[in-house]
Amino acid sequence: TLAAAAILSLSLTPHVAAQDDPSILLGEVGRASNESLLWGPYKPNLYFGVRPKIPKSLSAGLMWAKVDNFQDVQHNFRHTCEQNEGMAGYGWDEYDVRNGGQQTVHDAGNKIDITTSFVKIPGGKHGGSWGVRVKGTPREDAPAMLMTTVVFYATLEGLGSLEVENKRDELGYEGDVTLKGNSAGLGEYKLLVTKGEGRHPTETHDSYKEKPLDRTMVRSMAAAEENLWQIKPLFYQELKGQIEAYVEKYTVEAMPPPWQVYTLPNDPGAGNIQMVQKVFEGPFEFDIMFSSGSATKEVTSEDLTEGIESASKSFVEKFGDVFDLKAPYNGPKYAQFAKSMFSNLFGGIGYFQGDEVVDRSYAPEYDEENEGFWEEAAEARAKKREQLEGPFELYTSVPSRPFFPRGFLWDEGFHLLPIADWDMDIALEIVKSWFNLMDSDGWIGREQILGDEARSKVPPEFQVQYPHYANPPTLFFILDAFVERLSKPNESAIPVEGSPGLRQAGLNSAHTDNPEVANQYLQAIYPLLKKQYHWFRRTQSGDLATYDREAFSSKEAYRWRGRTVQHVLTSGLDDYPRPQPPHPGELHVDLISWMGVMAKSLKNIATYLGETQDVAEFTRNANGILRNIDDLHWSEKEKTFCDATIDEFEENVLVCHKGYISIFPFLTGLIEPDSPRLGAILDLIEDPEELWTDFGIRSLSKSNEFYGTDENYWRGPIWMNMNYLAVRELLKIAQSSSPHAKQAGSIYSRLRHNLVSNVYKSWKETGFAWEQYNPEDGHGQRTQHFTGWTSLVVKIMAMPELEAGKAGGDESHDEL
Ligand code: 6A9
Repeated sequence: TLAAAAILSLSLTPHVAAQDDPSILLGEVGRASNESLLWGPYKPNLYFGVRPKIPKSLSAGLMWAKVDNFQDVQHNFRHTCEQNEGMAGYGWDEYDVRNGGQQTVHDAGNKIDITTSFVKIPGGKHGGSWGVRVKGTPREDAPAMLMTTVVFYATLEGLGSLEVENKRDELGYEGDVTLKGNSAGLGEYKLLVTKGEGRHPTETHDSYKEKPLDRTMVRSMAAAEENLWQIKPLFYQELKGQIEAYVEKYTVEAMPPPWQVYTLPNDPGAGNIQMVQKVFEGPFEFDIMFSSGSATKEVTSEDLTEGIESASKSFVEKFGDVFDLKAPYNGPKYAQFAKSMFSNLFGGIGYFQGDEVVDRSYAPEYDEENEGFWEEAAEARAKKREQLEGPFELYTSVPSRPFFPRGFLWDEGFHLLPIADWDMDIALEIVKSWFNLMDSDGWIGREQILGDEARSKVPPEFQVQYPHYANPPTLFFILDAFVERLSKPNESAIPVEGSPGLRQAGLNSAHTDNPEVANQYLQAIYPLLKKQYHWFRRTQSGDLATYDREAFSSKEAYRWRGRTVQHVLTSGLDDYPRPQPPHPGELHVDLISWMGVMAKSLKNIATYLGETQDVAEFTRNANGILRNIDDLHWSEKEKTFCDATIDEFEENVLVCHKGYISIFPFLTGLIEPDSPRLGAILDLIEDPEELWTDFGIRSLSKSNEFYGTDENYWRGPIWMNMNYLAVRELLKIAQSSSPHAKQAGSIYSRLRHNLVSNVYKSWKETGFAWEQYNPEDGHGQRTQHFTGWTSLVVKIMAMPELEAGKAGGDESHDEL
């Protein structure tokens, strides 16, 4: 148990990158008008990390560990969210991006629950001030003498200063510690770290004379800007130096206790890193307050207390208004679950900036014109002609804080559905941020891995983005919801008492309540939407040459580029079975459906904006798509929609794999209530030998030959995003005069119930939301803490209960 041995094996190599330092001007205009969004826990990759939506600026975060022995520290120093750290759940119990909220990290490994209550305090000209109360509560199984060290740090990128205001004291600070500085976009500021409450380890060793642990230690450092995000290795590096000194000075027997060894001595000064370290025995609490110099007064702990209370009060009230949970989910049993699911989605919003890796070679192989194209394309990719582009910035939520802490295009449209219900302005801000990433051709990269910190979570072979790869255009969902809200303005004005001084909470939104603001937004984004649509039409078009052209009045036909034998990652349904072998004459039924979604949305937006010529164009295209979904993709034999391809006799054939893809036109809202296809689709959904399970609709039919095979990612498991679309469509049909209304209603009620009760059960048991759910027993699987589209369960809970549900509902998972 030598401290030195423990420490030497810590990872010490900061990952250094070749990143130049150009200044970023993107989005300056929008930035100024969005004061209450400037600050936030916008580093969702960290258990707690705050930064403003400014490219190079101040950041702050927390690290902690149990320090009652030498070994545990290596694995238990918490900073970035990780899977398999033995967490018994963590995340935001309540959170509103405008005001703040509360997060609890149930750190079973360190035997402590850490609560971070973060609130924004408006005032001044620089996005206001904020505070966070950090509270540690030993868990039930904690030893009586639980020793915890907590490090709060602040780092500064770009121009400005950051220093310790307190007069230097060799031994550390008995009271509060204040950091002060200034930076572009923030002006002057102060960061106060209070002494707080809690016991400290008592003196048991000589070394306490040089470093009494009842003080707060400040360590100031300077590091290269590109390494600032690697605060943990930098901290370890400092520790290592100290340990070597201890090892030289003391024998093994006389070594100071671990809580002493793992505390850095006080060494305050200027620097672009300030670490503030405390050691507690048992429970503790302290505050960190950021005060903008432009505000009339500095934030105090009393302000923080008040802010925490009022943020909680307004969250609870607003939650009730926005997500009016319907029976049987309107009781207290589900309230905490629903709030946590939504808050984790909302609290997962981050601000990312940096360069990204793109292959802009436009190699001819990427046109995929020949048979065997996937092999040629693989060879072209292997030539590694990628380069760094940017820097770019992106304001977005993330699918999963530990595993996928970055933006994913098609995930984001789903994430924004509940967010748009809560705060349309934020949803539109995020949509705008994504469209700002579009290149001059109309392409938006599928996965946004901006900067070294984001890249550190992705193996190199997955980092490259290709400008001929698409991903479903789900952001159109939000524009659709927006334009629909604009057509019913009265329903959106619910005034809610909120935190004083902040923009009124509730469903009010600058964009939906003010036609001028709405118009401005739509006028600005409309050309970008059209450009993206035309990019899809140009680059993802299908080849109808071998089809009997006479039969098709429309040329609407599409094919995802970038497929391999086993994967169509661009479709989002990675390993779902597709025609084999791949063929340049293939046509994909999910892609033509997405094109239908875009054409319909654009038609609605163009109508709102009075762009009559465009309305005609989009109407024509949308109609052509609807016709060809039927003409090119419906199998009379299989009674389902199918991909199409060219077989070895050069004949057109349909390739049918029943599952999400085969009902895609339905899921995307393109099947009308009176469609002759509807009966077969509903029968397929409802059949337990095909798609139906007690936990939701499975991705691939149980009777399919590929069900549950190989990677088994989208070959059976239940995904919430697709299930949400199904529930939404079923309700639409149930409430229509469709001849299938009754059947749809019955399926709707049972599916709604199965989904909610299963995700709830799994959350109760594990403390987490999951990426997907097992179709055999419903358990949550793959990525843990997948708080992205799984959060759609909240919207499902707020959907109406239909009468039929009572009769058909299975109450069996409801026992917990
Ligand atoms: C691989 C490994 C730490 C896969 O939720 C994001 C996406 C979805 O858009 C997609 O539909 N997920 C789904 O099929 C996760 C994709 C992760 C790719 C990154 C790198 C990371 O190792």
